[in-house]
Amino acid sequence: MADLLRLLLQVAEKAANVARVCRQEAPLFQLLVQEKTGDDKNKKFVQDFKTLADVVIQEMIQNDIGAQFPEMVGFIHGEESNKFENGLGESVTVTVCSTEEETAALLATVLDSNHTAATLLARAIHQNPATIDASTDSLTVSLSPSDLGIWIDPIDATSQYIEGREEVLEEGTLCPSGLHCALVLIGVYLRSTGEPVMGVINQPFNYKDPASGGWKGKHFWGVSYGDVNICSLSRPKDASDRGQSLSVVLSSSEKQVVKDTLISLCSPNKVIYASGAGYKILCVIQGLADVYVVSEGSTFKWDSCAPHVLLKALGGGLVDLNKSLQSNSDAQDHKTELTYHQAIAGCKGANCWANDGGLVAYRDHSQLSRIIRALKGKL
Ligand code: 2IP
Ligand code: CA
Ligand code: CA
Repeated sequence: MADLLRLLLQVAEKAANVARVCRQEAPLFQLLVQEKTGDDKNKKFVQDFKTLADVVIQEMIQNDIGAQFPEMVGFIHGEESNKFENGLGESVTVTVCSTEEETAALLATVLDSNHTAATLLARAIHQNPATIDASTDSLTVSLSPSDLGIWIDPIDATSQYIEGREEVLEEGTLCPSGLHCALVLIGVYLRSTGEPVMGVINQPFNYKDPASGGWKGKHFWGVSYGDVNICSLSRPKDASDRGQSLSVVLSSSEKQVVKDTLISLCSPNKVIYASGAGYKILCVIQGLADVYVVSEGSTFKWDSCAPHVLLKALGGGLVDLNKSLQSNSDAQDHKTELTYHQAIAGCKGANCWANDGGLVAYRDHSQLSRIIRALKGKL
């Protein structure tokens, strides 16, 4: 398992590099931010490029994991499909080739023969970042790669990534929107039970170096299986220990009844709105909020799998909101924790993998119970 964790940290860092390159290299950045206007209206490739960054990153991650762990091929899933139609109506399957030149040639077909952009992107894909030292060598967990599946969200909070607002993060405060909300998420689950067991989160835009103007990232990881519970962050102090009331983070598009209920439970200044499903769970992991509530099926397995593991490792978790509201027991049983191996019957495409009952991410069981009690009968 130490091998797999090291690889995931490495490939998430490579993904973060690709995400940064797309914003830092002018020919790629222009594609990312350019809007369709006038004569460009018929050319879809500008719009395509926004998705291309996600598709390329996911392919690269799948490729690298499959190369080192062939037993996992077929069980490495993600948000994106690699079938792509460019502005000329041609259908292209985006794959990472064995050489940089071949990858560049393939990408050029998607990018309407923009060779400069294709070359820059291919270079980032084929460049290996320095190994990330996570002191993982002593990690012994009795799991084999053939027991495991993977969920990838190559870029979570794409809208924030494309908008690209640069915020200066203050230690210990939740910053609701901006580039720092964009995350690379790689989660590992058990094929047999769907239990999430290993998670890597990379925040490509954590800190902007004033000297070079370049962005630096930050990574977080966790392993939680059996008796092993390890997280790269230590458990933050709970609000009650700090003498503070419960704080909640929500999507600004959350239902009004949920907003109102939680405002009356926590007080208005303790209900904060932020972008990115992954970022909001990361806020709970870091102790910047105590819980994150979603009342609808607007998040997916690839959004929650990786950060779920870090919460579990810290003694918390991530439950299905509807199931928790229906459950009669106040003591949280494990039946309400989200699992990652089963598609929703009768759904199509991405909808099969929605967290359709909504969710609550928490560090502390008693805080989860307070939230569930408050929302009972309201939804
Ligand atoms: C999105 C993204 C959005 C989130 C939505 C996710 O993933 O994280 O920010 O909505 O639930 O599915 P909100 O910010 O309102 O919580 P992606 O960016 O990968 O599509
Ligand atoms: Ca997402
Ligand atoms: Ca995404």
